[in-house]
Amino acid sequence: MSSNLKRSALLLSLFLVFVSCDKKEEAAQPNIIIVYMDDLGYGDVSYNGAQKLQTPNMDAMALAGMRFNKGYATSATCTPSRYGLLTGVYPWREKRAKILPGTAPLIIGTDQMTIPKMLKQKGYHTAIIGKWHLGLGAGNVNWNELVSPGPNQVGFDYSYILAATQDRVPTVYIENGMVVGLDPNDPIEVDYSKNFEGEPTGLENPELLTMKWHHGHNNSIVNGIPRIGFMKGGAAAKWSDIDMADHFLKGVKQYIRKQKNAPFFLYYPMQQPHVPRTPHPRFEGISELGPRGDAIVEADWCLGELKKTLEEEGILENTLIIFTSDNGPVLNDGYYDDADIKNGDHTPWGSFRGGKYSLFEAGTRVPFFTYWKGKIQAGVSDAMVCQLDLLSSLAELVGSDVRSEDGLPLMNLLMGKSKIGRDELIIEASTRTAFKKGDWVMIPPYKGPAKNQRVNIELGNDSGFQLYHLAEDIGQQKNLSVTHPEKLQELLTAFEVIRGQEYGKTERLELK
Ligand code: NG6
Ligand code: CA
Repeated sequence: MSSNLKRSALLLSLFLVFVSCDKKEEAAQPNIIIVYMDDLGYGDVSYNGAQKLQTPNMDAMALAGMRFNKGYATSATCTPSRYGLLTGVYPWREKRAKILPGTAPLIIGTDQMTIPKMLKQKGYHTAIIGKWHLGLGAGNVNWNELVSPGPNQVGFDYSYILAATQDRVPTVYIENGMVVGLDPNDPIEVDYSKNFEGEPTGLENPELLTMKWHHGHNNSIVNGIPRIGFMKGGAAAKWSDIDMADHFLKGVKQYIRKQKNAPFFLYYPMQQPHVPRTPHPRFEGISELGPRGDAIVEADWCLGELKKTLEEEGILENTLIIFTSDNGPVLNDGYYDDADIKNGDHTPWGSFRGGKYSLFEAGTRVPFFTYWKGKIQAGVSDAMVCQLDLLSSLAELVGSDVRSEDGLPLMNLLMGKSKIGRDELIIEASTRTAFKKGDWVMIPPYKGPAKNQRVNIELGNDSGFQLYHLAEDIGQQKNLSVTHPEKLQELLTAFEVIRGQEYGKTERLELK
């Protein structure tokens, strides 16, 4: 080999070493944990101004990480938000993405891209421990056999879930498709249309109830709590409501300890403070806001325990945590649990109008922060970001080319390295949609009541267009649609480019 050739070979190999180091540097493989709250409002955390309610663990992580003032769920209810979060696809594109009964089939296609699937492709071990609510099986599920397809078929290596909601049957945990602790001699049957003969219900047997129903929630009784839907059998497998948070947390801790040596993705959707609010007795009375506040304090404690576990295992510095909530807050969501009576001057909705189920701001603007010790500097951002963006953003982080249909790759924003977020976003509430662009929000006309009286929340329905300038009117009190026709037209045109023109025809009120 001539000396020239030798030199070239040396340079080439140096270049290759350089390139491969560079690649390694680019494609980080931290552990990733998404902590997803259920019905936690923007104003329910003390770092966003709550005073009566203290959330020290959420505060500590939010203040040490990147806080997003304009962090959004895609939807003002659970199932569609979870769909948007995991797939990066707007939930209104999937007609079945609405609050699902416990018997609904899986609504994420097994061929669809999801956050865990993308991360699996990059070598991650993936798990969900907590609330699912995206349907299970393909219709007519037999709960006594393997329940499939479910989380394990859309990207999760391990799943330990509650199927739908805490107020819906079946009230059992399901691990990798199998009901936990099921006695084969006491098979489970579930039906949402009719009761099983001889089984007590909330409606007919008020004497058996330890928690009273306010609206809905008067079917099968489990642990003295009347639920939505009818269930028979499975006595040994039924969960204990007051232990639910501890139970999921125990699973989370075990999972982290087991997986700590290789990159993992953990989706930890807690059930608090969704109804029925059943904080463990050791949290009772702490918040002075009744069980809803106590359940939030309990969730805050769980988050603290999660962080402590990562610290103990020496992996806190190698773990990105994303914390947010599936939709805005509601006080009375169907049980007499004093949430409204004891609320006092606490504002779960912050300064925003509306709440859960609402197209107004409080329906979808939720607590949202990222935390990564040593990697994310403390900061606060006014850029708009949506849970829809997490799939593409995490793909960016781990060096994957995957991009979701509707999400944006905003990893630099999430890391606090950029101030640029999204300019436009379609938000959704019970299949009605509205459009945000910059500081403006436009709500098309929708039939239906202005307010849901039972939950005491304004839904955003009006016979005419609504247009609000949030920069000057955070509480959405001044409808500018008549005085700003050009702005209205601008938003409507941009909205229809994404949404099409079908939005006016799908309005309906999902609440029963
Ligand atoms: C509603 C329930 C409500 C809650 C909600 C789902 C009634 C009257 N109301 O239909 O209590 O379960 O569904 O909440 O049944 S979510 O956060 O999972 O979307
Ligand atoms: Ca929810």
